[in-house]
Amino acid sequence: MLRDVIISRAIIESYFKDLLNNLELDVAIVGAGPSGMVAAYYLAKGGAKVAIFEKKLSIGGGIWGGAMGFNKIVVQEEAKEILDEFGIRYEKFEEGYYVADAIEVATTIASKVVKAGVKIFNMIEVEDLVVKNNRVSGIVINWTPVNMTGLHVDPLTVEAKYVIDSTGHGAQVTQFLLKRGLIERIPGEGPMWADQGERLTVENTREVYPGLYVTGMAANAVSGAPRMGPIFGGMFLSGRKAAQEILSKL
Ligand code: 48H
Ligand code: FE2
Repeated sequence: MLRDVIISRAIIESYFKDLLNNLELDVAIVGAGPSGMVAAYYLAKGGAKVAIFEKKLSIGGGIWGGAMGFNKIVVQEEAKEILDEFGIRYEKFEEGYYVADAIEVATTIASKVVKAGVKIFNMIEVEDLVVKNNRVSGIVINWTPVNMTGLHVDPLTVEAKYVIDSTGHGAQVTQFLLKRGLIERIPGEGPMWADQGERLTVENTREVYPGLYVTGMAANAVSGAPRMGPIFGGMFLSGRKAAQEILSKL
């Protein structure tokens, strides 16, 4: 006979074991979109202890909808090797343009990330940063429903040697530094220009404040570079670049 209470105990013990095990990290990644998940994958493959904190129930960020809900994404020549690394199938549309199924991209990347040893905590919102001696040294987390309902409930803290802001268009994590006057300005992304946007996403992937990296759309928002629409190579290359730079410093 199945005992309901054993089902409860299994979930609670297993979840809190994971949570306790991820309170001290090499890298805390905020946002389970394409750039954050790719960063997590390469960091874990490189031996770093890394977890992702995602405020929504679902991972994948902007992948699922492709463009306008047409669930395909485009990837350019420079990033095709990342699709190969993950084993994601694609069709060549024209020289230099590859098209992949958005659902296959999101599910395959997520599966590889988890199997590489990354714990993804969904439904947890990062609401602030830990900053000590002019260095970001952790994240402040709360249950998403607490913030959605506006309940006055204090958060918990996770310690990390590096934090990555992979929160997409809003650069939510870097905003916390702006609010505190620790950085001067977040100009926000510029209007659509795929070619420049893709190139600059990778260029703008950097440590914006000691201990804090930005990837993907957050990198362009922080540097005022163009958006690029439904082409995702820049997101993947940005995640990989952040991972490589952080691995070289750990
Ligand atoms: C926890 C949070 C918080 C928070 C947000 O938007 P994303 O998909 O991010 P990227 O930069 O990896 O990919 C961008 C891409 O999807 C895209 O939008 C493109 C290419 N646009 C081009 C264009 O022209 O529009 O994912 C960010 C994730 C989401 O899942 C959020 O829910 C999550 O971050 N998030 N998680 N705590 N405070 N804020
Ligand atoms: Fe977008």
